[in-house]
Parts: sequence; C-alpha cells; structure tokens
Amino acid sequence: MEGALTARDRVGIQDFVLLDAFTSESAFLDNLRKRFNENLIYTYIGTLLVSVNPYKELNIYTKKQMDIYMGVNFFELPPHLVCVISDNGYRIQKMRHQRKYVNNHFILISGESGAGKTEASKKILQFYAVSCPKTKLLDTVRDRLLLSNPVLEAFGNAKTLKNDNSSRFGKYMDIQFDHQGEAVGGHILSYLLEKSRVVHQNHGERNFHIFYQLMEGAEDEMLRWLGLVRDCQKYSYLVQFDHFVCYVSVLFWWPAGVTVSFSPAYHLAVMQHLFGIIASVLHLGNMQFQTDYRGYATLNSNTELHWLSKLLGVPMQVLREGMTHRKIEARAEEVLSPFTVDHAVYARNALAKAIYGRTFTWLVNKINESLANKDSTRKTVIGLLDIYGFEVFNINSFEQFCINYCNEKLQQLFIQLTLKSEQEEYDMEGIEWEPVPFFNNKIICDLVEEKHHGIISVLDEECLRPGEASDLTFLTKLEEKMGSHPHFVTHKLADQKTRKTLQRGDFRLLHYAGEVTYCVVGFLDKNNDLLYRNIKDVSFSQVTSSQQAHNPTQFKSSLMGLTEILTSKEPWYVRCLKPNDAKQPGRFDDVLVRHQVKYLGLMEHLRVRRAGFAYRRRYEVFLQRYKALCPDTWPHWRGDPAEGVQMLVTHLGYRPDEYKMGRTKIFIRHPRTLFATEDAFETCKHELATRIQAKYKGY
Ligand code: AOV
Ligand code: MG
Repeated sequence: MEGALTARDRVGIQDFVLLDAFTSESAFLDNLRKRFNENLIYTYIGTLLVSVNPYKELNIYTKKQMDIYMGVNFFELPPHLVCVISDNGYRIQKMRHQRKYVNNHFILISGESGAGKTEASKKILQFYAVSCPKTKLLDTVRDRLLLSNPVLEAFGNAKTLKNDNSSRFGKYMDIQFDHQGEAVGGHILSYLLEKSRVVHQNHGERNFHIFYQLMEGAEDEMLRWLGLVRDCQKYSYLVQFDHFVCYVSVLFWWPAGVTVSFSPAYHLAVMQHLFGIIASVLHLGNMQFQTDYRGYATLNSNTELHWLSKLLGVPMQVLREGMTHRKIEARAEEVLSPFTVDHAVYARNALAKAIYGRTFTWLVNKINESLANKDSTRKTVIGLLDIYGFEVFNINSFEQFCINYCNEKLQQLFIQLTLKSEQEEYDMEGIEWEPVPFFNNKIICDLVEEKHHGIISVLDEECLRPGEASDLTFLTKLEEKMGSHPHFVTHKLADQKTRKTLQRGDFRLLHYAGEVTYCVVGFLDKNNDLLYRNIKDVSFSQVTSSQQAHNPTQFKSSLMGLTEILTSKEPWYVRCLKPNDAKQPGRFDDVLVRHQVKYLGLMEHLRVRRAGFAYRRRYEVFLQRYKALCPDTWPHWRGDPAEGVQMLVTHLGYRPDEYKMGRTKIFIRHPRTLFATEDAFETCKHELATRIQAKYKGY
C-alpha cells in the first residue's frame, strides 16, 4: 500500500474524482504539476479530460499507443486524449460488431490561445483514421479528412504573439460513420475568419501561413508566372515577416492529391488559379496611390494593375476605375465619384480582405464537396469543435471582441450542459443533492448579444447611421446603455483607480476568463466590412459567393446555430491548459495555470462530479442490458422496472453509497461500478456462448 502511495505521490492521481482529499485548488494544482513534470499531461475529472500543453513532442500518439486504447473501457488505462474518444472508439467497435448505430456525440475542445486545442483536434482525427477499418473507399474519405487539416491551417492559421500556429477561424467538423463504424463522410463549418490579418498584423505577428508557404515553396517558374519575387520584404502585407521557420509547406504535397476529387489537369488549373488569387492579394497590397491636382487618388504605377488584371482576369481599366472611384446611384443613374487617397487605400484593403475571405470559403466548400456522402441512410455523427481560444493582447480590437465572445458562448454552453443540467436533473429525479454554486457567465453573453440592448445591437445601430456615427459615438451609446452593468466599464464610468488603467477610447469587459480592454477604433468599419459595389461587381465572377459570417450579427446567429447542433448531441469535453506564456517545455507557471483552472470552472465541475453521479441510465435500458446477470430478472422481468433494477443491483452487490434510485433512472456514482457490471456482462455472454458451443459439440 505504501509503495502505491509513493508512486501516486510522484505521478499524481489520474482522476480527480477518485481522490477524496482533492478538493482545494492548491491540491488540484499540485496534482496537475506533478503529472506535468512526469510528462503525464492528461488527467480526468470523471469523463472530462484536462490536458496541459507539454510544448514538446511526447511519444504517446503512435499507432501502437493508439491501438492499445482501441476497444478498451477508458478507465482501464492511464488517461490519454484518445480516451475521450476511446469510449466513442469503443462504441464504434461495438457498432461494428453489433452492426448498429450509436448516439451522436460531439467533442468540445476549449482553452485559451496556445493551450493545445488544434493539436488535440488533429490527434483525435488521427485516432479515428487509425481506428477505422481499411477499405478502399474509406481510405479516400479518411485521407481527405486528414488532408483537409493542413490545407485549412495554411489558409486559416497564422503566427500570433500567443501561438506560432494560431487558428484565426473557428472550425466545427462532423465525421459520419456508417453502421459498421466506418468513416464515410464529413462536413466542415467555419466561423468568422480574421480577415483583417491579410492587410495588417501587429508587431511580432504574421500574415496567414499560405503567403509564406507560397513565397518559400513555389518553384521559380511558378513565382515568375505569378509576378512575384522570393522576398517577403518586398510585399507590404508581409513586411512584418520575422523569418520564423515556416510550417511544412502545403505546396509540396498538395498537387499530389488535394482533398478534392479533381482530375489531375483540372486540379492543376485550380491550384494555379488559387495561387493566382493569393498572389493578387500581395500585388494589391503593393498598390500605391498619390493625390492628383484635384485632390483625388490616382495610381502610382501600372505594375500591380497589370498583374492583378492577368491573375484575376479583369480588364485593367475596370480595375483602375474600381480602385479609384466609387459607383453611386443618383436619380436612377450611376455616377462615378472619385476617391481621396485614404478612401482608395481603404477600398484596396477591403478588396484584399474580401478576396481572401471568399477564397477561404470556397476552399471549405470544395473540401466539403470532397467529403460529402451522397448516401442518405442514417449515420452516426461525431462532431469536433476547435475554435480560436480566448485572447488578451496589450491592444485588443474588434477581432478579439469576436473571438472572446465566441469563447464566452462556448463557456455558457459548457455550463448549461454540465453544471446546470446536472443539478436540474437531480432535482427532477428527486435525488438528494447539495447544490454547488458556480459562476454563470450568461450575464456577459447577454451584455454582448441581447436583442436591442447588447453591444452587438448598439454596434449595428451605429452602422446604420453612415456619416453621423463614429467609433466614438458608438462608445458613448454603450456608456448610456450599459453604464451600470457590473461587467462593463469605460474611462468615463470608472472609479478613480480604474480610470488610470483606461484610455478614453476604450471599453473594458469583465469576461469569464478575465478582463479585456477593447479599443473602439475601427469597430464600425470592421463591422460594416464594406466593399464598394463596383469592386464587388468586377472581382467575384470567378469565386463562388461567400456564405461565411462577415460581421458579429451574422456571427451571432451562426453561433446560435452551432449551439443548436451541439445540444442535439452527447457532449465530451477536453479542457486545454497553457502551462506558461513563453511557449516553452518543462515550465509550469502556477499563477497562470491557477487562473485557467479557476475560470474554466474545473473546481466546480469536480465538485459536481464528486458529489454527484458519473452515470445514469433509465431503468428500462439498464434492465434490458443486464437482466442476464440476475436469476430473478432473467429472461424477463415483468414488474416495475425500478423494482427489477433494485433486485438486479442487490444481486450484483452494489453498496448503498454506490448508487441512488431516481424517479426514472438509476444513478451510479463511479464509472468503475458501471464498468465492473459491464465486464460481468461480457463474461456472462462469453460463458453462455461457450456453453452453447459445448452443447452442440456434444451432438
Ligand atoms: P490552440 O489551438 O489551443 O491555440 P495549438 O493546438 O495550436 O493551440 O498549440 C500550440 C502549440 O503548442 C502547438 O503548435 C505545439 O507546438 C504545442 N502543442 C500543443 N499541444 C501539444 C501536444 N499535445 N504535444 C506537443 N505539443 C503540443 V489558438 O488556435 O491560438 O486558440 O487560436
Ligand atoms: Mg488552434
């Protein structure tokens, strides 16, 4: 026993729920740190998986490792990322054996920027790929699923101060399995790509990976065809490039078999077109304007125009007009109104962002076409959600506002699905229960999204008053409407001490994950996402129209849609923690981790779990499955199902503290009790089969 304790002392406990002493935050942290120091980055809280980013490669995702976890009840092995899905994997195996469907699931991966969400989601996908049986058809679906990742990362990820490979879009992916547990299709939904990055990056950050991949990976001939030179410093949209080592370029493998089922010739044409569009964005960035004698913008040179015209297939004159004039309708007539230089630069950047944004949407659509399964028979769906994590910089703008709002929504969903619904269910079932208090962030979600009153509504209202409204009038309106809200403060509203930490153009939100001060500059423009009509007319003949959410109002409704998708499935959670801000291995910053443990609600979750019951089953379902384990319920139980279950668990020797009987369900405290029952069931089935076999052999 002592020996066991020593080992535990060293490597910590693998499930917080199972250790009685672990109720304080410090003890929780000690356990995480111990495990982290032993390279044990995963720990359970019941069925929730806590993961700490190791910032180094661990040899735990090999095929061999993954195979070990296949088809095993997850409590039998040390915690692992694959365990979250291993139960699913296990179900999939069962599905295969029993040829039936299982419930739809989703895996919600959350945590702040750089905590390891995207890595986790990729490993999960890999695991599904490994666990799928190999058939020819499957190989293509599986490969396409796996290959879609680097493509989307190339276009949707970038280096930020928080993360060298930061996701700048939200991604929800459905993987469809047939009744044999084979992955037969998939679908990706993307959320609000941070397009502003195309034209501007903060110091120390970069543009999207694809630009550098193109500059580094394209052959000389290709670059010449695109009108580019291999030097990032020559492109104003890339000048911040700091020679950070590029991720493996998609260019090298892409032509071999992009996720899309094109013929090789068509494929090549599409690739050329795609890189032509990326190059045209770079040419756009280099377009310079000067003021003519009337005070209006003219183009400095025709060089960029020439390349743009070639790559986008739009006549030079049309482009020139579009870049320097705006089409307005006056008395049923269209009139061209010339731009000032500022306007022209704005229009140029707007076009670059729009081209990039639409290309991204086009890419997602193409990937979806290639993953689509036309067969309409029922499928089991497993959803995987990987979004941009909560982020706070020295200066936070509209983009952080959207990203942090998205995280706020997911936290709300998590609370609803775990803390709140758990406690409501106990009430409904009449289970005695000591309520666990928790912070409900609904108040912040409402502050942002409430109809007519929320920040997004106020922003939209201001955007409807062109000419009159400005970022500052928006701020003043917020102050009028939200003045007394406990999670909102501005320079004007703050007490003396807080005022010193705020600028006049700032508003601060007290998010669930901490305070963030937003600078209102650019909020109206970015929300408008205005693209002048004549530019729009000429530039998008070849790119399919975009269905991507472009502003928070659309974003808000697409997040609501996502919430609906998710609530229709059974949830699994991975909560990712960031061990330090330096992106370094072996460093566990107590203050930083403690803060995340706090705001992710891990302690509350643990308390609910510890006080509560890990599993519950409706009486009928429980009885149907395990009735063979008790002579009184086998082969049929004709009485009240609750009585049958009582009979059954008494026979199995459940201790009174291991379970409770609710109105319609049995509640089981620890997973191990259920798993022991499951094992007994497997043995019983096996014995039965052997006996039957023996009987027939005798004949
Ligand atoms: P994120 O997705 O949570 O941030 P990532 O998954 O991109 O964060 O992880 C950031 C970096 O941490 C990766 O590029 C890896 O170098 C390292 N890392 C994360 N998880 C692991 C792991 N399991 N093993 C080894 N290294 C890991 V963001 O997208 O910015 O919110 O928006
Ligand atoms: Mg990510």
